[in-house]
Amino acid sequence: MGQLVSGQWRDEELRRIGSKGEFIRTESPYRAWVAPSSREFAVESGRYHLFVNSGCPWAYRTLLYRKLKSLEQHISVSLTAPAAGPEGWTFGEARESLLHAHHMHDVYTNADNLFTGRCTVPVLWDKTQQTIVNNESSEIIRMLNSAFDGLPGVTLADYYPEALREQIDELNELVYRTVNNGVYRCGFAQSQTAYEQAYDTLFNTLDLLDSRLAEQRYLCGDSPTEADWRLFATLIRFDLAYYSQFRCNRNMLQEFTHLWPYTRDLYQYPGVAETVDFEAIKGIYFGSRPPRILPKGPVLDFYEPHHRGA
Ligand SMILES: N[C@@H](CCC(=O)N[C@@H](CS)C(=O)NCC(=O)O)C(=O)O
Repeated sequence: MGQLVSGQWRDEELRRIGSKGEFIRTESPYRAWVAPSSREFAVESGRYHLFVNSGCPWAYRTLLYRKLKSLEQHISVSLTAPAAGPEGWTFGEARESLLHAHHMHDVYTNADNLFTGRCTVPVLWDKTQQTIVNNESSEIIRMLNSAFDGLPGVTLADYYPEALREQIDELNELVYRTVNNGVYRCGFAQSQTAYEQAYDTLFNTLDLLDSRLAEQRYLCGDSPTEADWRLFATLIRFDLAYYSQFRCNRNMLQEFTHLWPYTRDLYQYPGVAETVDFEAIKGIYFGSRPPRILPKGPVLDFYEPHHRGA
């Protein structure tokens, strides 16, 4: 995908490959926080907006949290088309309704007309200051987890409880490196060695998590936490996309004894199924490049009983 250079779209791939052929992810540039104590980005209903592609696992995290926390009435959303075009993520000819943006790069130039860099989703947008607050999904979900809790109708569930933070941070580090980003390291590797290393570390972690989930319902005990939701965003895409498109094919998620019912358990958690758009998942991974043919299978039943507790 291309990028912006001094506010102009260039249809040239940015170099993201290391000397050993390994994929290197670019840092997100916008890192401010909405917080009750913030003067710059205060908590207000209707002030913030998300620009998201629901097929993307990173952007999906924010859609999932918006639902889990019942923030739909306070934070609005624009969805890009699942597949990228020659100018990156697009809202189509009809444009999205907040900024009348045609492409995601228009959102970035609305914030900074000389922006240089990748135009990634998700973006958390401030309607008051007409700028991007943050474009790093791990930070946006932390904000959604608690910053808006004082607004009416918000679900007060805490997916990053104080007592479990150390454990969650540790799991997040492992899961990000070897699973969330690990599937991309398999799919985007430019050498056999880099691919095989990514593949081995990915499946080593999945085996480890499978054993851990034999003992407990969720990664940190009896209730889902941020660590589970971040893992879920990758697992729900695994058999549909990563297994074939990214060559993560030692085995399918469906073949894991515990990870597969665990994924169904999370899918069946109140509200979650509504956030998963299987066509968008296929669209982003198979529709962005010619011949743009979406696979019909595999057939997966996420509603099959999981037998993992109430
Ligand atoms: N660190 C970012 C990564 C987001 C990301 O890579 N999003 C992809 C979509 S799955 C994207 O927009 N890619 C476009 C590009 O890299 O130019 C986050 O977690 O928010």
